[in-house]
Amino acid sequence: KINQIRNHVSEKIDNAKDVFEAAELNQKLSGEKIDLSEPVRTQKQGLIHPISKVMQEIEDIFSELGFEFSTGPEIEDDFHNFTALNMPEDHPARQMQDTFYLKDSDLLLRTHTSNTQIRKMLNSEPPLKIAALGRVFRRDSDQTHTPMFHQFEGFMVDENVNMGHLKWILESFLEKFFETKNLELRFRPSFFPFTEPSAEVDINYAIEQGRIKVGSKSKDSKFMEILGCGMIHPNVLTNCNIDAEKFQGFAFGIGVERLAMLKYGITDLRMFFDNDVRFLQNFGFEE
Ligand code: 2NM
Repeated sequence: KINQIRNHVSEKIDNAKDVFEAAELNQKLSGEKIDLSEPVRTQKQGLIHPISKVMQEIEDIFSELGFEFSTGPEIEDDFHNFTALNMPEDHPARQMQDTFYLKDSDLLLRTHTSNTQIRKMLNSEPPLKIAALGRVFRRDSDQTHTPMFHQFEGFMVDENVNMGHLKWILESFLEKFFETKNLELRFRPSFFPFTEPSAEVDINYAIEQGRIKVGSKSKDSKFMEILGCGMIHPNVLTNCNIDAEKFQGFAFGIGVERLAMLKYGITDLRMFFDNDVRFLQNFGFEE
């Protein structure tokens, strides 16, 4: 009799336990429903290197100014890197200490992006408004030089092109890039084999609160060289089968690392290439 009663009570307890367990599971499941309308949690992604960022900014500004972007090979021949650019055989820039030559061949690592312009001029007809951005290589390695760096060059060829156009394009670009209307540009006479006349351009800057400020008009402001430019030498046009009696062009070249250092306050050129993750976290961009 007692056993019968015990079995009866045990059965009741087991049933009640099942009911409670099922209720607990249902409650848990209803709390774990997937809500498809929830916003996605963003994952920590890599950041954009300041050199890439500056190249994007350059592309944006110069596309708006009506320039087409073009590329050329990083491994180049002597003609497209030197000869066509009015650099005779005995020009100092061609000497071994500046250029990486490939063994037993006519090939070298381009020392500037001008090979792009030469190829473009050879393959198409003026009017031309072309920009080139890319890696260049020189046998130079110290605090202020790295054997690979990035260059940005632009040129325009048409009838009646003059240095006034060049000045306006450079001013428009630098004002947009440095986000200031306080720039003062100083054009100093200079020399490049591929331009005549040639100029170097200085911009005003000052150190304000320990940080470089481009476009400063404070009483301590100074001038610093930022780029080279000029009117394309008639020999260069002729080398590219362009009638130098009918057409003129301007051209300019700027170091991308230099632009990035000035805009973002990076003090050591070599930091760009160390790939130290702490540098990338400090100076990287989300987009
Ligand atoms: C510079 C300075 C001056 C330049 C010239 C040319 C070409 F191919 F059109 F002749 N491209 N880039 C040039 C002119 C580059 O860099 C400091």
